[in-house]
Amino acid sequence: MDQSARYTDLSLREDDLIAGGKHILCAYAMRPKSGSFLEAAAHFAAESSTGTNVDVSTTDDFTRGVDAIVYHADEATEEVRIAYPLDLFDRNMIDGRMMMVSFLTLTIGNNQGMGDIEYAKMFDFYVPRAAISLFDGPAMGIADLWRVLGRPVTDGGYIAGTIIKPKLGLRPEPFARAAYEFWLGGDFIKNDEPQGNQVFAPMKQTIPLVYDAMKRAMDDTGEAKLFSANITADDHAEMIARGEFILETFGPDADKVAFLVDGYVGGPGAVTTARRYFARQYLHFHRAGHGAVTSPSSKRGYTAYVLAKMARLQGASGIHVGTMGYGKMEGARDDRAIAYICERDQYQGPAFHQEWHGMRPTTPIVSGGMNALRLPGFFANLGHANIINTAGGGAYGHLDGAAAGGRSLRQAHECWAAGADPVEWATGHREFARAFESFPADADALYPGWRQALGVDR
Ligand code: RUB
Ligand code: MG
Repeated sequence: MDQSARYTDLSLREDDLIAGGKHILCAYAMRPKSGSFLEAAAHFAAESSTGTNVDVSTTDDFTRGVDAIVYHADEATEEVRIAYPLDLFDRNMIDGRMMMVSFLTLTIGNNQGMGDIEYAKMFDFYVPRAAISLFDGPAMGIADLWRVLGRPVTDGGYIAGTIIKPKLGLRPEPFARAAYEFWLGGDFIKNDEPQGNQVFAPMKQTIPLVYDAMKRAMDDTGEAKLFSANITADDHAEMIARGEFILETFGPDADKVAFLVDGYVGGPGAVTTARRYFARQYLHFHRAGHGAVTSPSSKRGYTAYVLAKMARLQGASGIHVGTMGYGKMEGARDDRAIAYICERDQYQGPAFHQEWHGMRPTTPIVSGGMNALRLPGFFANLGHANIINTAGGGAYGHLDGAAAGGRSLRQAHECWAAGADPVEWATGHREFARAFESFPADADALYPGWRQALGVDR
């Protein structure tokens, strides 16, 4: 059935929809399987809002007033833009706020499995001011971490971090030892995302040892240290039990604890549990699994840019933004946009200009195959270093151990900040220099001639 008369209106102007402030706008890359482009787009909008594949007798005039409307459809570029009236979206009973599950259910829900749609992938969305004020947004941010670290609360700079490696298989004592060693040279440690309460490393044994390691490292270095603890679980009650146990254990140093939530596999419910129940903790959104939908090779789902934008609305203090082609995970230089939409007050995305109206920023967390050698190029591409970077292999793979690995990361940042040539910088910075020998394949690729300059003949 052709529903384009009801669900499309190409005379609607985007500027007017934005000025009106009563719609969420979504942009998709879409291809129909059958039927005309406009017909398919109309069916897509119907299925994403008030309709189905046939007319139903229960529809009334009010219903038609909350239809999602296709206002832009360009078959040549496969682009469809849809305006969703705000009233379509479910609101909490408890406080009238908006919820991410409802946004997803409508805009990227049933429409992902429609028989007449070959594919549709959301690549941007626009949120009006009214909806910005109805999402939780972040309660804590990188400024809170800078404060704990004793740094300026604006432009407090690079936070050198790691991920405890190996990913799994460390018992409590070796785990805490690994943490202690890195903290001697760096600032921030996160659980790797599969680490939780395994039988060989129960949280009740591991967490007190990690706190003990943190205290010793703080005594030894005279610096504050940070730990991001994974509290992800299926059960809301389990997440709260983990969080409470961790906060109780860290006691007076609970301000040095972030909570890591695997926000793609755990979903918005898990993120919001942490955001609302532990509103005083930095909320670290890890996104394991996101590549299944966000990868450029996937024609469905949504992009990593959309994921990051959703994370800020949900209240993530920080989210992984990839490594922009400098690390081991999929990515490209212009993935900078993923960081910018999170951290800036306003940003022109691939389809929409978004104003955040004072919603707190979400820190870009840069992780996945990073090490000291890859950082100078990364910072140059991003244009700043106000990020958290976690380098697992890049710290624990350093030939002189994790403390040296941590120092090598800090030295890499200093090298970029000084505008220095990395190979020259290495001649005066031992841990950075040893990163060249630790990661020789990277060194060869990034800095040909380094062996001669550093007197390394292996
Ligand atoms: C990286 C790691 C992370 C990645 C995931 O380990 O464990 O889970 O950050 O990727 P290593 P992304 O530093 O040893 O490579 O951050 O892109 O979501
Ligand atoms: Mg990991």
